[in-house]
Amino acid sequence: MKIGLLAMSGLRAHDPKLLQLGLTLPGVLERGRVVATLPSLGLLYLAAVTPPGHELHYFDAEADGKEPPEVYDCDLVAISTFSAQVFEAYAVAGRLRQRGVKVAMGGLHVTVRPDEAARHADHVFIGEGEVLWPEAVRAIEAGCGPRVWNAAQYPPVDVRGLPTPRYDLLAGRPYNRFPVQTTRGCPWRCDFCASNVMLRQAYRKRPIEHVCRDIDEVRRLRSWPFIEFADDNTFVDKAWGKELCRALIPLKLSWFTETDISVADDEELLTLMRQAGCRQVLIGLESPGLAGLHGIELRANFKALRCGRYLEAVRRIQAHGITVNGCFILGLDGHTPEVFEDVYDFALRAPLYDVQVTVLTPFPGTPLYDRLLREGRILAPERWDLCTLFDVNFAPRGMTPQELRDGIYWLAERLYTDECLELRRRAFFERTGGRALSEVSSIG
Ligand code: B12
Repeated sequence: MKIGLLAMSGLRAHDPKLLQLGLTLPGVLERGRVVATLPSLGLLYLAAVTPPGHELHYFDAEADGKEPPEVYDCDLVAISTFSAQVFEAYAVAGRLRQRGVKVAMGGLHVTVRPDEAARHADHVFIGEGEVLWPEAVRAIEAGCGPRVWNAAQYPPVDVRGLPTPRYDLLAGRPYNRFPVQTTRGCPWRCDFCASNVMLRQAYRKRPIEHVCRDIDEVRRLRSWPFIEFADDNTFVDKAWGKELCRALIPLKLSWFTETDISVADDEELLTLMRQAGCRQVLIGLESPGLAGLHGIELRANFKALRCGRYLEAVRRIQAHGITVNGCFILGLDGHTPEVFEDVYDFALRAPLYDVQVTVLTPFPGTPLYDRLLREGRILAPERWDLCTLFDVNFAPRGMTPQELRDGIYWLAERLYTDECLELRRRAFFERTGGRALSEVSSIG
């Protein structure tokens, strides 16, 4: 078969004022440009486990949700879904099926709303795809197989046996960053986190030599790639993290990752991370103070327990020449309109090299979504297109939806101006004597 892998790429947001700000403010623009150009690692993994004998093509549907015409030449198209673009993905699926192309859908959204997806696709996949896809391709080729495939009915994915993603399918495309995974999962259970829905298994670390093998493969495309570790929380295991960094040092890379604030506890780890080419860590701080943090991490109240040391932790990480992209979620239950100024103060006091402000987003499948729905606080249930992290679709407890919107505008207008960027970044360079770093931001 000719199999197409279709990523719905680019960023999404609807709020007109934020979009307008995004078009004019340099910080927002810069961040959007950098992150919008990441290929879908999930699809590259599917390609790697596709049984031999099929022709594979990787496609991007850009921010306008339009599929490239070449997808219509395929026999089967695999679409990866996030909630924000799932209606676009359903529309693409409808057009493909009308032209006789079979459609398979998987990914985070479909995993939590399989029945909804089954109305739009020939085959729907729940959970991690690597265990399902080889058998599914054979079944689809033979014209049979169930409509809904569920990874829970298969042995769990053993990350020690993951193949190298098919980066070669990206040859000739203008990507400037490449995703590589070192770990899957996160030990924490934040009630808002949409990644958790995929995690029915423990936190899993890949063999370090496999990570290096994958990077070597990326290097066949770009000699000096910028690597984005597409992990949920890379440095949970500090001893393993140090081993990883030691293996990366000779590769002379630049990379970015997402991890939790506990990296700041280990000076040796931070030194090794910098030596290994870490340019930025993205950390979910979520709130500048205790208000809002209490109870959001359901397992150990991790974030509330850590927040008293946030400022010091950010400074310690940045003192190692690693920039911090501090992420704040606005509209948490403990937040009142004062939170906007508190975030602004924190960002300048730290000062944070990068700062990401998003609104609390009830993603389907999360404990947050279920709780807000029960409490009648979701403004437009099932408007998945509003799951962008920028559009307000719930009634906050300590302010009105409009106050939340206005607060985000207020913050965006201050945090992302040339002057504020310059102020925050100059402080970083002065403290570290660091050289200019480029391409260090990310959303996601
Ligand atoms: C990299 C990334 C991106 C990249 C995506 C690149 C691309 N072209 O697809 C970029 C920067 C573009 C991006 C954008 C956005 N992102 Co983002 N992003 C991530 C991130 C950090 C890693 C994803 C990843 O690579 N995972 C690793 C791979 C291996 O896993 P996977 O993709 O889930 O794939 C596996 C399974 O899902 C399954 N599978 C997936 N697709 C399919 C298809 C088939 C047919 C089958 C069988 C199986 C299958 O098999 C795969 C292998 O096991 C995650 C956080 C996270 N840790 O997941 C957030 C995350 C996915 N992003 C998120 C969001 C909200 C966004 C944005 C809406 C932000 C915005 N306002 O624009 C946009 C929307 C993008 C879009 N176009 O819809 C949310 C999504 C939640 C949700 N339910 O939708 C996440 C979970 C972050 C979060 N915690 O809030 N993002």
